[in-house]
Amino acid sequence: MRLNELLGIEFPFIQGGMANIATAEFAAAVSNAGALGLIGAGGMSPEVFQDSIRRCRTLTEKPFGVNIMLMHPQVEQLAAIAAQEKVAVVTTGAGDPARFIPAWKESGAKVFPVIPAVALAKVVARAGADAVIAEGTESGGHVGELTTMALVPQVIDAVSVPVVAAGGIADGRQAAAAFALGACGIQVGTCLLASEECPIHPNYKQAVLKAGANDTTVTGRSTGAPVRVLKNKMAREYLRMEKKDVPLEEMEQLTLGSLRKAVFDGDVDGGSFMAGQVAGMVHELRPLRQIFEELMAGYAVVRKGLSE
Ligand code: TUI
Repeated sequence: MRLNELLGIEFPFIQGGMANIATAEFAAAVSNAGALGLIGAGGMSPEVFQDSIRRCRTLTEKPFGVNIMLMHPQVEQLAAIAAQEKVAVVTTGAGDPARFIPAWKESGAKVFPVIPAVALAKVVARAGADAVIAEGTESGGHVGELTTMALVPQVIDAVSVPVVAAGGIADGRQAAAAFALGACGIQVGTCLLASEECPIHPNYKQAVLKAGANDTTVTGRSTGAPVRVLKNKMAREYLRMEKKDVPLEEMEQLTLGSLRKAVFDGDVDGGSFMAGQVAGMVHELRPLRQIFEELMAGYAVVRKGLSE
């Protein structure tokens, strides 16, 4: 079954959880545009998270979900709020959500963990996940090792739940490839950064729009939290410090708040501009609705071409 049928939405697309970016307003805008919007709990206090869920309900009548970033220091509280508020869909990132799955399911939520590896897909499927989002290393933010092309079919072979493909998908050709691999739907993040509705600083949008194919890099490989960002002064400084084995605390000082500096201040030198490898093919600022329609239309063109 396609993801849109599974969730009762128009398009088979889910928005990425994007900490500090995916506000109630943005999630509602994505849902109103026909995909599944998510409130990203990363960077939110439990109070702000709860308010955001309630506000989102006033902004859309369509289904929406939340993303719980599992490295969040108050993850237990965030997880409890998601259950209390009876959100329709919970996605997770940056960890193993197995211990939270029973409570979420009891609340009626559909649970879609984002996983970067086959082993974790098996763990969460066994723990009761309704689907998994297999996210390749092309994506922005916290990444695993495998590419979407290698990961998605191996996850599909390993679990019996539906699989959503994520990482490296920004146009109809890539959407067609994801469906060809057997995915039931697609999660997009980077291409939504360049939407009119996305609430990031204009400098962040410009940085994505002008990025080329080789303009992302992965920081934090040596510290165990690899994060794909646009290359800038901050990223270069971080990579230099990693090579020199600078103490972790000093490196954390550097990254502390750097995503917020990118999102809210548009700090071109000091911000962490998380973005996927497809930033190099996102050249136009579009309304969300147009992004989703063009993904579907592009997919239809590719399908027709393949069947000729
Ligand atoms: O989570 C994401 N993407 C993210 S989270 C994020 S916020 C952040 N900021 C700085 C450092 C770290 C996070 C920005 N982007 N995608 C899903 C994802 N999950 N990617 C990788 C993982 C992952 C990694 C290791 C999931 C589980 C895991 O295993 C650890 C375990 O506990 O088994």
